[in-house]
Amino acid sequence: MIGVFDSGHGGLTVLRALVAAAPGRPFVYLGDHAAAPYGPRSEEDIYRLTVQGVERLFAQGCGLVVLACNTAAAVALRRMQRTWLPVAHPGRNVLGVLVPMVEAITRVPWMQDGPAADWRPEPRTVGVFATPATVASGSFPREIGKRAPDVQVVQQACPDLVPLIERGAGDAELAPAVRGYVRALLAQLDGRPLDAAVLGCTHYPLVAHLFAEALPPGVEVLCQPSLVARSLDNYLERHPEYVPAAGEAAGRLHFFTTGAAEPVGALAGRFFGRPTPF
Ligand code: DGN
Repeated sequence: MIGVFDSGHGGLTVLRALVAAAPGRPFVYLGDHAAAPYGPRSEEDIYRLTVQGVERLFAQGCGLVVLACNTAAAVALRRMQRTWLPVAHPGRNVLGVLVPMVEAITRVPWMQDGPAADWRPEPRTVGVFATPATVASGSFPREIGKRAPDVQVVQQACPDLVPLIERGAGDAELAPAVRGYVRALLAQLDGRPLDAAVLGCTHYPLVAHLFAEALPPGVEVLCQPSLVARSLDNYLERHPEYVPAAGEAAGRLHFFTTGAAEPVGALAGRFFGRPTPF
């Protein structure tokens, strides 16, 4: 089985795309709703909680876990891969959601449709919208800079968006907040055009249309769920040892939360696209 971990509901937007891309693949989802949101927490706290969550998924029999939370991935993933995994769980692995975004920005072949001649050129200037903890970690500029040093990255923390989305706020309430953030980011650019907007929080796919409306025409809006699905497929091709065995309850999805099942389940359907039993 493949584990999917998030601080709360956001990772369900990613799981939804993973299931759509490979309907027969078994997944276990764990949301740390009791400790959510991670966005305003300290680095040490986020690291400790993420390790705890991944431990639980490994204990359920997952050999591979996707951190479907930018905050957890940005703050904890590299440290886990360097210091904790090789010692505590050699032979298992944890992937994040930032690298798939970098793969999309750098136009790797498995992120593209159609012939190479039709691929969009690599963006020159990218705006990253994310939680305060993700922005403070500097992980997006760092990861993009490693593979695409010429791409200019500007970041905008959006502290209000996760609570607004979770409150179930509709477009009428969300649109001014989204527009305000987008304008603030554009203002930092002193008139230079933004080529792409990275939605660097797994909650934001629910408001991707508002970002698209608020941005000037032609700006590419990069949303993680489908990118993570493509990147995972590519990873599994290169690492068949993590492909779930045929006998492993094909198509089965399990949902767990560290919080109270009833309220979590009630909100989960908005993120997963259909009723979700926690
Ligand atoms: N969905 C989480 C992310 O991608 O960063 C943010 C939710 C939160 O814990 N604030």
